[in-house]
Amino acid sequence: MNRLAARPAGRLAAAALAAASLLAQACGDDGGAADPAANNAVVTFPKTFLWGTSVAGFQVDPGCPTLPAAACEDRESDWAQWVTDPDLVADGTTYVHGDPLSAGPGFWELYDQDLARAGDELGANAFRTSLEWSRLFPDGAAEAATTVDELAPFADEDAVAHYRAIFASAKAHGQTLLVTLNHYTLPLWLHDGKACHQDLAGCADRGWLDGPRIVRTIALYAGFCARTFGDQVDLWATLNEPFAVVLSGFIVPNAERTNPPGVLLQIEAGLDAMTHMIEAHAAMVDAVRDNDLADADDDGVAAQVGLVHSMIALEPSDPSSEADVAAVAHAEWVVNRVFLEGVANGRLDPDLDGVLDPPRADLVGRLDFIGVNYYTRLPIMALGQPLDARYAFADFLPNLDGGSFVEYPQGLHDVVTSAASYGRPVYITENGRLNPGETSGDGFLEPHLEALHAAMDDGADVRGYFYWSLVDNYEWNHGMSLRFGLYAVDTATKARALRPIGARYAQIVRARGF
Ligand code: IFM
Repeated sequence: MNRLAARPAGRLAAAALAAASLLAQACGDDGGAADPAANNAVVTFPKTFLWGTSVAGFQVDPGCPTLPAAACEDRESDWAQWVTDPDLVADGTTYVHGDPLSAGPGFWELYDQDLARAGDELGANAFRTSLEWSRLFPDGAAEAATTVDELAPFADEDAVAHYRAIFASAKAHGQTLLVTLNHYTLPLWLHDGKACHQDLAGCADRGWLDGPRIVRTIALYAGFCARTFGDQVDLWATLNEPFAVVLSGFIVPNAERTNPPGVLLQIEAGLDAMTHMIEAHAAMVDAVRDNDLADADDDGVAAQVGLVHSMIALEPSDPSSEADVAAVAHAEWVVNRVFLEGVANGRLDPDLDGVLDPPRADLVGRLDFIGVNYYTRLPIMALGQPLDARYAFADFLPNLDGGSFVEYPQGLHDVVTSAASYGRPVYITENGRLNPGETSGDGFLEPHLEALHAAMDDGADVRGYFYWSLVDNYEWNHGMSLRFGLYAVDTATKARALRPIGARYAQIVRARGF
């Protein structure tokens, strides 16, 4: 081992010792009792419940301590361009922090240690991660393929082998996989976010705006992934938080979140993107069902395919304002429901007036579960008139004065109840605390899990909870300046340190309640 490699390893060993001591405090000398009754737990979850942690490829892969950047970082995505291009970093309307990708946690290299942390230290039995389309297919020549068979030779063999190793490690450390096929990032050959930021009408590679092109190519990519990793993965999510892509990409990019192309008030483009994402979801589900024929966990089901939706607890900015109260109903439709109507019931509301088109045969029946990401409540302000006269319900704005992460546990009950009304099983695919702190892990997990449990008592079929995130990760336009990890990451050495909230999560996971 070279000297550079030895330094992080030393820090890692020290961090492991610190983690062991925190875990010993959390779990007691026996390393953690698995029997809720023995722990006097009063809020308990089913034995089959998945207790997981969640990450996404773009956010955790880069930053390897010893691997060369070229082997570790994927530079071929629109997001890599968005956060590293000097013009975009300098452009005040992208709100890009400017951290280099090398500041990331380096999961691409450290995955086995991280998955040991998740499975063996925390006791998690599930892990959610994502595949990077641009890592598997960096070359735009892949677009010529018209079938999964034709696409396969274009795949990067090293990337395929590396993903298989990551998935095998998760399994070896006791974790079932839930894999997101598209967590925001698109290959540069399909989306030039810089050109589209500068000239949306004139850019050539328009990502979600090129409907037939992206629906066709993403379906083939999904089919390839299902065929290649289907013997390791049974739980698939097509897209992550599509509405965030629409809102922060085309309508209200802001300091809290931008997504490429980061253009303001392009509502028509945003709604086009939304329709194309619903079509893409359906085509991806078909492709996964056709190509994942291997039952990874011997439960008789080869593939379950869902969508991960960000849901927000909305409230009037001024509860005494009738206009704000009325605007919440519109916001509820636009932010939380309209996308689910598309993927769950195959019905679109292309002009955003609250009236759904009839179900489309090519969209219905393509949803096995709903993944809910929940973080915050959000005050809504009425505008008095639509932002664009053609779209009646676009007549509100979020009041972001309190930021995007206002903890509100009751909201988890409410959004889960809303998601469950679509008649599909629900997984909490993300829930977590911004900047969780190094001294106390109190006040977050128990109230959120209690609210989740209450939703289950009310009838919601909830199958699992994935904490966001396992380790601090590259938080999109914020780089490493916002932290979510159960484990803190030292950006220089890549050493991990268990946070108090991680120790508390381990205790709850091992007791299957509290
Ligand atoms: O980091 C993100 C994740 O990629 C999607 N859901 C919200 C998280 C926190 O902002």
